[in-house]
Amino acid sequence: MNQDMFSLQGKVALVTGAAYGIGFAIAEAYAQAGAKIAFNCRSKEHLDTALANYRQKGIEAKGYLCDVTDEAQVAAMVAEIEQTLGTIDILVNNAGIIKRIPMTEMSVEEFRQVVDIDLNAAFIVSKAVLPGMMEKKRGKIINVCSMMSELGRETVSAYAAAKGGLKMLTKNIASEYGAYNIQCNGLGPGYIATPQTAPLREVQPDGSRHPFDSFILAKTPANRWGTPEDLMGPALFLASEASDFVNGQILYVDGGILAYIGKQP
Ligand code: NAP
Ligand code: GCO
Repeated sequence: MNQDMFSLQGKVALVTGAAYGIGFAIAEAYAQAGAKIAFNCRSKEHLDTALANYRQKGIEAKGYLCDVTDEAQVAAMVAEIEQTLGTIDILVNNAGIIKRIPMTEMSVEEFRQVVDIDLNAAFIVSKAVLPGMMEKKRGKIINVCSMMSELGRETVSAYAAAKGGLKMLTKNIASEYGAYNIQCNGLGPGYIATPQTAPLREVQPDGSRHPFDSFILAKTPANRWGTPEDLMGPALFLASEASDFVNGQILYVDGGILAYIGKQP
């Protein structure tokens, strides 16, 4: 067995939306394994804070202001990364948003915005980095899916549609480009404590847990929310040689939610 199969030494990784949250933890894991890190976000404030936070961890990340839904911005970012760091070996399509609105009250524009960022952008960024991977005959694309790639719930119609589509885009990239020694897999986090889920964990005025918080604890065998750090090992596995024969799979990191009927109230 190759002892260095989890090493990313000499690799270039682009993690989209990695200013904080899950993306930041994935980028940190990759840097610890030896990769050179590039990331992007839309907000200058988030970018500057993130660069300082990476530096505090000894990571000299390259940060870009780039909206992943904008093909021209993505093309310029990828070209700049390839000129300064080299061909992108690892792409994590992590950038994403959610809008929690009952479907009958959601506007078409709101639905389209979620699908644009959570699904269409993965197509845009993957299309931009695939040529370099094809030339090198090697590459890793990891799409950050969700419980909502498998399950629905009230108010998240756009998000579930996008994440379900992202699961199938993952399988299709795996099918179409596997012959180039490119592996495309999904990472399916469960319920993770990040700014995205903060509204679901807000302490109630009477000091009690948010009802959804209690619901998730009852649905999770581990009886806890996940943390971005819980994703570091699985994300490293999918980015490393250790997963060279894993292709088109969704690796769920959910504490067992998908396997469990839930604790009796
Ligand atoms: P988050 O804390 O809200 O962070 C989202 C990141 O994406 C931010 O850096 C944000 O920065 C960036 N972003 C959003 N839209 C963008 C765009 N159009 N272009 C470029 N960057 C953009 O989210 P998270 O909880 O870390 O989630 C990260 C990914 O994991 C998402 O795809 C999410 O759907 C997925 N996920 C999350 C959970 C969970 O429980 N937290 C579970 C399963 C899957 P700017 O706002 O500055 O652009
Ligand atoms: C929600 C949550 C979920 C998580 C995640 C679960 O409102 O249900 O935001 O969608 O973000 O995607 O895996």
